[in-house]
Amino acid sequence: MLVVVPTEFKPAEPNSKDRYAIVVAQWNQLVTDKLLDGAITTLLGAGISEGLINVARVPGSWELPLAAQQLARSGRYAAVICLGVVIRGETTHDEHINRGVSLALGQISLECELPLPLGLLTVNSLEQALARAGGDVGNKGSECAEAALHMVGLLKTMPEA
Ligand code: RBF
Repeated sequence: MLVVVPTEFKPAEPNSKDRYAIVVAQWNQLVTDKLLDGAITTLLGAGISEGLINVARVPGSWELPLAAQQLARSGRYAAVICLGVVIRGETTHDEHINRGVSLALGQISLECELPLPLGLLTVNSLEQALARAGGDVGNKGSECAEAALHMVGLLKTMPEA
């Protein structure tokens, strides 16, 4: 049994005035639309009003970081949720896109001190992607929105630099 109870930072409740941005890739739109739907539904369910959610569509996942960076730097958003689906093909393009995009988004998140939940599905098939976009394996867009809400609330309760 613990003798000393440590202080735990508990995420603050979502502030209904915070704005959220979602950047979504149009490649594999059949799937990314479902991720987008999951993310929006979760934000609305947490009390974030429609007018405070902005969506930017980019051509493919490779374009996610640039759009996310501009939105993050604007200072208008509590979090920028990034959604894309990269399906493995016959070449190694998927590895380049996945690595480049995930590293860049991580960098932007730290530089801008903003949560940028990574909703990049890196899958072997359309079937695997659909399973993660409202199918058997949940909806990763919705999970990203939950991560955004959690991190925004948590950062508010922790000391700043
Ligand atoms: N974008 C995606 O979001 N998902 C993909 O699976 C995907 N596959 C691509 C495969 C190849 C060979 C190329 C050249 C691009 C692919 N893209 C994909 C598009 C990429 O993210 C970007 O939009 C384009 O390369 C234009 O910069």
